[in-house]
Amino acid sequence: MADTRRPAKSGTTVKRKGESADVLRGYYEQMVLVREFELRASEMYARAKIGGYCHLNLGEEATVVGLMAALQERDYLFTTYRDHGYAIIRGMDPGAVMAELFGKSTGVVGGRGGSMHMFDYALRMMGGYGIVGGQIPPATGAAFAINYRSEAGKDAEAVMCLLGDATTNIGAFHESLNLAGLWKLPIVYVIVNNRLGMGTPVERASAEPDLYKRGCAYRIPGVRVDGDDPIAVRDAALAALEKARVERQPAILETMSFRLKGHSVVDPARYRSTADNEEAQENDPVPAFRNRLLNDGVLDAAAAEAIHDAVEARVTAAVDFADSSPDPSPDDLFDFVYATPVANASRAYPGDPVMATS
Ligand SMILES: Cc1ncc(C[n+]2csc(CCOP(=O)(O)OP(=O)(O)O)c2C)c(N)n1
Ligand SMILES: [Mg+2]
Repeated sequence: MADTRRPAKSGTTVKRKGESADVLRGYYEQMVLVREFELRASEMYARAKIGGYCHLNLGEEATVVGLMAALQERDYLFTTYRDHGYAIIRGMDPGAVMAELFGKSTGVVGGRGGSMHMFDYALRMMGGYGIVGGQIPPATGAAFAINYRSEAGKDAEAVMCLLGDATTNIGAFHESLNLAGLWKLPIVYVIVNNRLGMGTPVERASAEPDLYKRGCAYRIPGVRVDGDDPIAVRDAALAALEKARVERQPAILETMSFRLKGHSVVDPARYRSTADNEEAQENDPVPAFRNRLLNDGVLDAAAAEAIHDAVEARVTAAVDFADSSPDPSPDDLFDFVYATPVANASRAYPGDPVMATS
């Protein structure tokens, strides 16, 4: 029988030995930051400040925060196009991420990438990939490079590669897992299971809907964890990363969460039933974690409100920064496109304003 449902919920309390109240409040603040940033991004898209594709992490906040808490600075992160939250919690300035969404020159990649291509090598945030599964081969290659250059051990580097549930059906996933299993690469493939690939439920797309089992052909073990619980996600990711570093054992980690809105900001998700939407809202990880902290006395209502207000001010500052930043110059249009510098074309096609530099 397919065990396609979520793992047991984590209960109403977070209290456990050794868990610091400051750390827990910090996780909550990060979750609120992702939530507020994404809501504002959606609003800015509706106001035509943002163009192109725009996929949000709404419903995925606990997964984002738990995964980023487990990742060390020395590790490499490869993500999908649903990357804003990961970029910010990995350490990118929210203003520079918002400016990237706005296509401004102050964006993390100078406004060249937009929503799907957040990248910062200094943070070992290796992108932001728009092609489904496009991140999996280069992430596997990065793990091969680590294996090739350095010894295994507790302080070794590792790779975390995120992918969506539907992406487990693309060829690159299987080709990459085969090599990772064969060559014992230090990589954790995190399947962020939001139960939908665009409008298609996992059960209608995958012959094995228990996605954590999909590495078995390559002897890659998998675990499934409640993606609405940042601590459960963090602990599962820590365990998988440790094995990757020390034993060069690749792993699958499947995080179960709900996509709270459409596939992208322009998708009204009319294919979802009322019951499905209600179930998603009932499992919203942000209020759930807040309530657990309130129950435990780690947070009180005033502190929760103060966190919310401070985050909102930060996001407003990010929007103001993006809005007041300059557009990129057409003179630099070809920078980074070719291996050798190429000046912008001196000739314009008739009526082409971008190419007309003189
Ligand atoms: C190779 C390729 N095929 C199709 C698409 C269009 N596409 C974008 S996202 C997506 C669904 C992916 O779903 P999933 O892996 O579950 O990730 P999620 O969007 O739910 O995070 C598809 C088919 C694409 N970008 N690239
Ligand atoms: Mg999905």
